[in-house]
Amino acid sequence: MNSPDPTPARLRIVPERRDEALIPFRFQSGVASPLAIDCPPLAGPADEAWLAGAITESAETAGAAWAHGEHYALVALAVDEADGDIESAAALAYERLLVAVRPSAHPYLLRIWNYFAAINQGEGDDERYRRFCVGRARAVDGMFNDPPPAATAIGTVGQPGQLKVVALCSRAPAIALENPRQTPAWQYPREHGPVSPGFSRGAVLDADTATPRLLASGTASIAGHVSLHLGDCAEQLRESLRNLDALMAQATTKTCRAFHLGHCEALRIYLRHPSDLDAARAVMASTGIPADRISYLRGDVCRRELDVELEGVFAAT
Ligand code: 3EB
Repeated sequence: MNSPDPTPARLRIVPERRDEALIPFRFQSGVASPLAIDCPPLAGPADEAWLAGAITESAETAGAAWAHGEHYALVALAVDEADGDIESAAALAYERLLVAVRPSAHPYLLRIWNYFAAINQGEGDDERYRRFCVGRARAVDGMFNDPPPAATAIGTVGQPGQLKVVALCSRAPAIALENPRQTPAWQYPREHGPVSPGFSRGAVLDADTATPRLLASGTASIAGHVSLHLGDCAEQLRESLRNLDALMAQATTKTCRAFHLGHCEALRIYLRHPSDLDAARAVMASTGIPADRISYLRGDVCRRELDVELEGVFAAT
């Protein structure tokens, strides 16, 4: 017989709209809120509520949202691109983010999502994703890279115009993870851009509680630093799942808690081509991840040669 859980998780994610959420994500394009992700849902839930207990303060405008709870805080920003200058927009967004976060009661950045349109536009070092990385690197402080947050950077639908940055912040640091199958992003060789992207492969939160959570960064079909299975979305997704498995094994080693795909609270699968939806669903059917926790979203991977990326949250067992 199970007794009721005496200590509810500090962080819990449900595939629903919840007014009391710290981060009420909604997958919907064309909405000004920085929490409306401009990646139209292809299948699965269009809402993803991050619950973190009572919210003590919150506010939302068209250009920013923030909320504070006891252990966690949200800061979300939408920054206009002046003349399509994504590098300057990224620098401005990250400057604002650090100004808001560092002097606060929740100074640690654990998880960041970055969304902007036409992410693969431009050639070589002029590609908009690479310019975004340059702007981000220019604005961040030393604490940001020691270790960097788990992150996602995805291209949205529509025309260039706005960068949205959503950050989960905390009172205490998390355990940052790297993936032994993948080169740390901050050590990528020069061929991937003028500055290495600043993110960790994952983060374990609340490792000292009964209810740890593993937050996996945007994970793609990359081994070492090389993109694999070009032109084959299903095989790219299988490779991404192998990376996710390796990340969970790493989390298990580092925390002495077990993490499994089947204990997924929320998964986002970004597809460049909506026509890959059926193939993606067929691959996911054999993973043990509950289908009602998977949102399939239209989104562009920051590497132009890749067609799928996933990210998610997993509870320890
Ligand atoms: C990769 O592994 C894929 O620039 O913040 C994934 C997650 C990726 C985050 C970022 C980029 C970022 O290199 C790209």
